[in-house]
Amino acid sequence: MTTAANEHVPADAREADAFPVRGMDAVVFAVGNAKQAAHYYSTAFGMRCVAYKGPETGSRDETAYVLESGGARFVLKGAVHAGTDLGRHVAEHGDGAIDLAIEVPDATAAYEHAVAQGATGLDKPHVLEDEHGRVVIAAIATYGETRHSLVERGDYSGPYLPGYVAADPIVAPGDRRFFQAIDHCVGNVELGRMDEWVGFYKRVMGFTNMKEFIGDDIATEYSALMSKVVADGRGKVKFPLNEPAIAKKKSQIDEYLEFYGGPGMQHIALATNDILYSVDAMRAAGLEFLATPDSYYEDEELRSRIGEVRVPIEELQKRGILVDRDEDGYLLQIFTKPVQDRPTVFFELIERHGSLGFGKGNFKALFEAIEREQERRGNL
Ligand code: TYF
Ligand code: FE
Repeated sequence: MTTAANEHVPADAREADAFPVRGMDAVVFAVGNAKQAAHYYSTAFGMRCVAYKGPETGSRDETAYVLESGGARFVLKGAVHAGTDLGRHVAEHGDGAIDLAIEVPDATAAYEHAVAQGATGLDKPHVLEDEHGRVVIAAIATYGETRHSLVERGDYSGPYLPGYVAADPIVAPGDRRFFQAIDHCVGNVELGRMDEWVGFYKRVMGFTNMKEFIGDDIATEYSALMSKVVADGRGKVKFPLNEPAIAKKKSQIDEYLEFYGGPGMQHIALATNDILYSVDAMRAAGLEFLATPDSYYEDEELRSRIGEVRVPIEELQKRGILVDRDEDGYLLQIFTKPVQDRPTVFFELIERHGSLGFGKGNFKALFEAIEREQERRGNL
């Protein structure tokens, strides 16, 4: 377990944790049309299709496209015929994440620890095998209908998992990635249940609270949500958790819960080392980002708070990129509008320079921007 005492132990020694994790394995989405979604993530997110399964490969019920960008992997699943649980999920929730899969060194030990700590087991550890080797996989339930698959890859060398075949890129790959990795995945849970889920990740996975949070003081003033962040001991997997707050305005979290039909994954932050390039490339491909008013950049308080950053503020302003600084460094971030018909899942781009935070100093400007969109949708 990651305890206070553990903070004095070198990171490598923490493999002795009860629930060691290697990092995010994949985010798996259930979508209405995986073939078209794979095209969208290839063009608008610059991702590369590397694997596939479908009726041609023996998967009679669903197709799945595996896309990668650096260390980030998305799996897009669609139903091939009526009457599947995948199809029901899409009908109920719209496109959304069904699995935040975590790579672990030992899936059996992880599963057994999780279940002993009260997690709901969804799939007992089982072996998947093909000519590329062997993977052990298990799954536990988290908020809503979301799961965490626990994936033990060992030295498996296939393009994704047994059952998948290597696939060609859908569009000619560009010469530069738009992003390199998954930074964090955020969950929205029901009113009053955030602390339960924080407790779940602490108990079941040995995660600890990161210092950044949105408490009820900030919530009632302008955010209409409360938020806490849990992470594994090495900060490879970071899961902020939001719940709605009763505030002056209808919470963006309530809007999500209403349209998603319950708790679920709200946003994925994608780590980039050149956010100007990422935003330009994604915007050129048709992605829509939240606007930031000029007043944000003209604020003297902001300019003195953030100090020197890698790029001129004017370049950030042109694109609506937000900036925040804390004692460890600074970060640049920007948020997309929702990426499907429902006002549910969206993405964040984040470029970190030392800061381990989530943009606390931007919460006011960000939540005002989200509320402007909520208002345009008639949901405020
Ligand atoms: O992940 C975070 O905490 C930041 C800020 O509904 C944030 O990206 C928090 C809640 C939210 C949208 C963004
Ligand atoms: Fe975020």
